[in-house]
Amino acid sequence: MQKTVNFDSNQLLTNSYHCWLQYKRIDNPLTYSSIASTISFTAKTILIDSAIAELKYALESMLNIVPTVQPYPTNEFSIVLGTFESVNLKGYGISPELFDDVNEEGYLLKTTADKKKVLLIGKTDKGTLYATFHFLRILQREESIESLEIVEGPRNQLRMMNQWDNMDGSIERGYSGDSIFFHGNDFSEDLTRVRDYARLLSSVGVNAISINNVNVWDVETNLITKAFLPKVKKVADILRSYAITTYLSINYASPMELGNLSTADPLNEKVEKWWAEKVEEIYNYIPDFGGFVVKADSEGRPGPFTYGRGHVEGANVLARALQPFAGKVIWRCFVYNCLQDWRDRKTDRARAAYDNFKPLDGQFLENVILQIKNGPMDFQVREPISPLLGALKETNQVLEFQIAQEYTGQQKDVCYLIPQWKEILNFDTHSEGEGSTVKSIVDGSLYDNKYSGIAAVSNIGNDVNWTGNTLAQANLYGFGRLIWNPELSTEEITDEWIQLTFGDDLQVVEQIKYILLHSWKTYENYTAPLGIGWMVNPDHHYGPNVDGYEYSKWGTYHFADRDGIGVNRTVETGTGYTGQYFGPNAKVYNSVEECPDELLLFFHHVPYSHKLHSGETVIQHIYNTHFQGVEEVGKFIEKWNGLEGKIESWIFANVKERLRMQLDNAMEWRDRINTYFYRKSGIPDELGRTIY
Ligand code: GCV
Repeated sequence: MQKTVNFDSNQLLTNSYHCWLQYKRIDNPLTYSSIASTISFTAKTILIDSAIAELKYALESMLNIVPTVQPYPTNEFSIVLGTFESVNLKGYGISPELFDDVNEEGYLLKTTADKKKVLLIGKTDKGTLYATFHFLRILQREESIESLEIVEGPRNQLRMMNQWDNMDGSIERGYSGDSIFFHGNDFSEDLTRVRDYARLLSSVGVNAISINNVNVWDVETNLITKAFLPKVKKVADILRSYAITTYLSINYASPMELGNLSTADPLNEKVEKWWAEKVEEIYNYIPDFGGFVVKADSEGRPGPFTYGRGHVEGANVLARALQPFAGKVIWRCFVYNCLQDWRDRKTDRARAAYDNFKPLDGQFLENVILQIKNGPMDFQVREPISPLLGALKETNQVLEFQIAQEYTGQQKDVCYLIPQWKEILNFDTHSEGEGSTVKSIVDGSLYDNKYSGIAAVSNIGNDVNWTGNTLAQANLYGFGRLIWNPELSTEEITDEWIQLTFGDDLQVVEQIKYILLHSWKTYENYTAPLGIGWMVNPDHHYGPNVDGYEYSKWGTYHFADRDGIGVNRTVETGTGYTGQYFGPNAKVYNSVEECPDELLLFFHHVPYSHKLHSGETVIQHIYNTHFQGVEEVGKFIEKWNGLEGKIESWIFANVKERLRMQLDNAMEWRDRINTYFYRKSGIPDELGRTIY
């Protein structure tokens, strides 16, 4: 088991606690020192207070300057913080129209003509805070501030973090220590880390968070009672000061468990009344409470099915209760039969989200948002895009990613997920013809949804560096930056993160970039091949176990026998899943000739001798990629070791140790997979390498 680093004893040993907000001393502080000598503000709000505090702290740390803070801009040099309403735009020669295309979270970051001021003007104070973090990125990367004129706003409306934290302090699928929110079936007494987490999230634009696990157990059911609401309020107050709205995951059976009702039937009047009163009580504590995240009728959690009702009735009763307060119901679509009979070849878990929710399109109330995992299965290293994305045309929806690396190396192995997420966001669903990309669906523009956005399962815990492997911080940073602006390239995001975290030494930047940019493919190479997924140890999901989920009730199979491998999901002879996609995608996936190599075994059962587009046979591809994956990890180790002395020693040792574990894991995968398929198929490796 990985040893958890204790925060208290190690915080002084490493900068990795501060992630990308280290505010390292910069080489040429003089370039910025006049402007940074004064901070003036034209409006005073909680968010602007946070922005000022961040600026002061950062300027002192980067420039060794303690700026004067004053409530009005003078003619002198200064950084001016304000809002569209409060800044004298005309006085600075700024056309108000510049703000036309950004929403309330957008901003203008501008150097004045006389070069004496940098203006950080938010459309509202949320924008001012985001502009401040943007400005600090510019300073930390030592870019010119001579003639800034940047107008920006987030492309996605809801940018949300889902904590899977339990109140006993454990985190479901957590790989970096315990919860920063909870401890011993209560809230943590010291909420310093919650504030620092809020700063990290806000600095990359995250604006909402659900603080407890979607699996809501006994103690957590009580989060919406007076036993805990005062403490939820305390946390919400902290998060609010960084423009982050608090949500809670709820137990669908709450009316019975908390209200002593005999049912939680959503159409029962008493249940309706109970939820209405409960919601009112919550808003008495937290007037801007976001709403509920709900995992219902999924993996054994209660839901409306027990009462013969469906998702629409189930979600709408909550929506009616939340509606007077502008609260939202985020209803997860991760609903499938986890008690399937493995002998039944027709039931296909991949079909489940679409089969459950597509028929309900248009029936949810306006404040219900469906949350859809990026793939039809469960955050595998490679799966196709969920066909539900594009199929729902009259329903608010958010996409769900998993930053926590449940199936991608659990923050021992490095697996940088930005390239995967970019591929998903750029995927063309063809739901309205060519150009119906996932990003245009989840940003609400394609179907003109009232609410939309992207959520992700968080990867942080109370390890000193938050994420176990320090390189996993890049996934948290990248998630925020990418969903703020899905047009940012992977390279841009990666450069930013590396420079903010490690500085701009060319060798450091290049080597770390190499590791990050190759890591997803490498992880895919040494684990489950060609889109098949799931060859992991059941339950904890780390390490290889080819038949771990074969012949099981969870419904995820590879069907490997002596002749071939893969799941036939075609319309004609398989489960029919390919038919859930739109025109060109349905055709390509349904055709064994056209299906892209990387997903071939997700959609088709083929002989080991089947030739891929790459020219390799399936079996040779399996051997080659598994040998290659291990070699790549070897290269990562070389590259990392080359940075010794250039990286803070704690971080150097942390990543070095993780890479060692990754190499062990990769070798285990290589040998198990190659041996399994060699023994099944009897086909030797063309290159005669060692297979056991
Ligand atoms: C929170 C997968 C994970 C579960 C998780 C579930 C979900 O099945 O293994 O730990 O539960 O997804 O997303 O609800």
